[in-house]
Amino acid sequence: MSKAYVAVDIGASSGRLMLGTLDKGKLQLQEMHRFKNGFTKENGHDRWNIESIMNEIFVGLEKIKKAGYDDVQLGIDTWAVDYVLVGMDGKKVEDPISYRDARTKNAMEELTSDLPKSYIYKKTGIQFLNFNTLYQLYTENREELAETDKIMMIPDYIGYVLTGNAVTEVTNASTTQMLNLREGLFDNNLLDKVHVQQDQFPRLVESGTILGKIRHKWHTIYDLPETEVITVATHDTASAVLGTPGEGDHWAFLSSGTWSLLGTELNVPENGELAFQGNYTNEWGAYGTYRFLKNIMGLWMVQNLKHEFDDKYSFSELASMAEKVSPFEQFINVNDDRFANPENMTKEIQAYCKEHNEKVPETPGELTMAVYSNLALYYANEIQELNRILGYELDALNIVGGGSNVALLNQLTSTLSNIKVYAGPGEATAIGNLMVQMITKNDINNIAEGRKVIRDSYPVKTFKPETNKYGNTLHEYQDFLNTEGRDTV
Ligand code: LRH
Repeated sequence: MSKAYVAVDIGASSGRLMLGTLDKGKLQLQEMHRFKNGFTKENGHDRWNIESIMNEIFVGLEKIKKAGYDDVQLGIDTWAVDYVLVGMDGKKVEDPISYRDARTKNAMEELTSDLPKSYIYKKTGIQFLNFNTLYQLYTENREELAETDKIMMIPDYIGYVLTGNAVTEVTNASTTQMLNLREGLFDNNLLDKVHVQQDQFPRLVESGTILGKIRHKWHTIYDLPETEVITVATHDTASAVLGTPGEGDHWAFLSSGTWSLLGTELNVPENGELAFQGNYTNEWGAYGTYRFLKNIMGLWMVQNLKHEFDDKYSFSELASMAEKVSPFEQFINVNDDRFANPENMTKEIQAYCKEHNEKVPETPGELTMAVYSNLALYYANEIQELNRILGYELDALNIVGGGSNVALLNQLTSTLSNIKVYAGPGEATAIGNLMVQMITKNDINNIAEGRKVIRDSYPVKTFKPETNKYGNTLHEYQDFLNTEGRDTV
C-alpha cells in the first residue's frame, strides 16, 4: 500500500479528516470523517469548543484505523488568528475565544492611537483587521497573561495535545500581526505593547517540520493508527493557496470558504504605501512565499442565511433559486463590519438596504443573489486594485474551496472582472496540507511539482468573461463604495 497521509482541515463552520495517497503521480483523496464546527456563547464570550474538536479528530483517526491504515502521517490546518492560553500545568486556561467575539470591537483603534498604523504595517506588512491576535491579546487580563506559560495558535495547540511538542508555525503566526518581516521573529515593540514575552510563544518553525508521534496515552484511550504529526502550512489559507494549481507568473487566487481571500502569491512582500492604503496583507506562506491578499466577507453571509432558512435548502438549491433572480438589484458593501457577526444576517442585509435606499431582498433566492452579486462586484473591484498596486495585470483567477462549486458566482466574477476563471479544486486546503507532508517525506519535490500533481488529478472548470454583459454596473458599484467609505486604513 502507498504511504497514507491525513489532512486534518478545520474551518470555522466544519472540519474534516481527508486521507490522501499518491498513485502514479495522481492524488487520491478520501473524506474519512466530517464534523460541524462553530462557536457558542460560553462564560460571556463566543468560544470554540476545543475539546470537542479534539474528540472529533480521535473519532476520525479511529475510522482511518478501522479502514485498514495502521501507519499514517498527519498535518493540521485551521482558521487563523485565534489562540489558546496554556497554563504552567500544560493545560488550556479556558476555551479559546473566537475572533468574531465582540471583545475586540475598539481594541484596534485604541492600540493604534499611540502606535501608528503605518509603523505597524512597515514592520509586519499585515492588514488591519480588528480581530488580529495583536488586538485580541490587547484585551486579555494582564495578570492572567503574565501567568500564562504558552500562547499557542489553534493548530499548534492541537499538535501539542496530540504529541506533547510545542511549536509556533510561521504561516499562521504571521496572522498575529506581530511578526517582524525583516527579522523573521516576533517583534519586541509589539510584544511589549500587549505585555507578552518572546518565550511565551513556542519556538518558530517553518511549514514542513516534523513535530513527533502521537503520545502513548492517546493510544491507551483510543484505537489509533501509528501517527507522525508534521507541522504543515497550518493556516488554512496558506494550505489552500499551496493547493491552488495556478500557472505562469501572474495568476490570482480566490480561496472561497467562510471567508473570501483574494490575492496573489509573491516571493517578496509588498508593504509599500499603496498596499498600506489598500489594506492588503502579506501573510507568510510555505517555502518563502507570501500571500498578498485581502479578506472579503465571503460565504459566511450565505452560511448564515442558510441557517436562518432552517437549513431547508442546500447551498446548491439556494444557488438555483438565486439564478432565477436578476443580479445587481441592490448594492451592498459586503465588507461592512456589520455583517461580521450580526444577530440575524437576513435582517441585517434588509436593514442595510433600507438605510441605503436600495431594493430590499425578501425571498431566499433574492437574498442569496444579493450576496453573490455583491461579492462578485467586490471581487472585481479588488482585482483592479490588485493590478494597480502590483503594477501589472493579473491574467487568471483560480477559485478554490467550497465556493468554487458555485457556478453562478464564478461566472459573475469572471464577467465583472473581465478575467478567465479556473474553478477548483474544492478541497484545495486539504490538498495543500497533504502537499507539504508529501514534500517533507520526499514523495513530491517542491510546490511546482505538487501543483502539477494537482492539475493532473483534478479537472478545473473554466469560466470566460461575457463581453459587455453588465455595462456600467462595476463603475456604479465603485462610486457607491466610494461614497460608502471603502476598506482602507
Ligand atoms: C479563513 C481564515 C482567514 C483568516 C480568518 C480568521 O478560514 O483563516 O484566512 O483571516 O480565517
